[in-house]
Amino acid sequence: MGMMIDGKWETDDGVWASKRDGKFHRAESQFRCAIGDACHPAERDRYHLYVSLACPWAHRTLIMRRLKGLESIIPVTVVHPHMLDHGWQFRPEPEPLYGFTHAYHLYAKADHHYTGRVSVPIFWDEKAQTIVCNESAEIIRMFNSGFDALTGNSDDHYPQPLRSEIDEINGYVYDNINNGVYRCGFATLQDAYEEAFDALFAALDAIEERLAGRDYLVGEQLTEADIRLYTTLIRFDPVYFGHFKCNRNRIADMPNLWRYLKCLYAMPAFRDTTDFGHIKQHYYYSHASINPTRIVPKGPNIDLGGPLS
Ligand SMILES: N[C@@H](CCC(=O)N[C@@H](CS)C(=O)NCC(=O)O)C(=O)O
Repeated sequence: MGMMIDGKWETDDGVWASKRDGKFHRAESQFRCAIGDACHPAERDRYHLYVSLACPWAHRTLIMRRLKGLESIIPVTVVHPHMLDHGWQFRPEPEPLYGFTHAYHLYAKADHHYTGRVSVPIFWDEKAQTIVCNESAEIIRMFNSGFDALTGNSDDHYPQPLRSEIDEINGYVYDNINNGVYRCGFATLQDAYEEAFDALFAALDAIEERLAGRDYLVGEQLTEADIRLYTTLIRFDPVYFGHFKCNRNRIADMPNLWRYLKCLYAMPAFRDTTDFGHIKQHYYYSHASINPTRIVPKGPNIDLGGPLS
């Protein structure tokens, strides 16, 4: 994972993020505008989304884009799964707007003085030639309602009456599960790893209990809370269990979570945006500090009730 520091590239966020206390610290996203702001009106033929199919944060945006029928309004470019010394790359083809070969070129175009992390997703405004936003939690809210007038799709995955409950569960799931798996995987001290591991599995136990007899995390409908949990759960057994040492048990061993995961995977917006090839290639090949041989495991065989892509 790349970051420009003093003109030098630092890679693999675990290595440098963990120097201080052995714990993984995630940096804040720095482009935080929104659709509907004076400078970024909802329009056709104007916006572009850059994602990695491996990345759980970018995956949120792909699911919401699909659920909201935004495919024809917001084209997508996918980075190569291997994130190496110069960060995310557009390979074998450069990206279509400027012919750039690396994601850092987009950040540099948006801000010549940018020194932060070069992360995906990147929601790009072609007209303003800048990044609207690089924070997935905010991009999915824009997709949820920002383009409704153009698509006619008013499905609401962040409905007003459920917002406080969604926000609450999002915070808990983010700290302990979405980011929790990274805190396990990138810990560099035993205590930091064990603390993250215990918090992760306590949270999975709590969600397992919460899902008893229900199909969704909040209310009786699909909300962004489900999208945000899904992208971690679907990566858990093939990657986080082994690569990030989140190995008390698999999701397949937790009946309610497993049923829930399979139900979500059965929906095209989830299944068709899930690419196990990119997911496994990215994590095992890119994190040299965790897997220096870069061997990508062949297994495990996972039966989610549908074809694995
Ligand atoms: N808070 C951001 C996090 C995005 C993020 O960390 N993406 C990872 C890929 S999974 C990335 O691009 N990392 C590169 C880096 O941080 O150098 C979001 O949710 O959009």
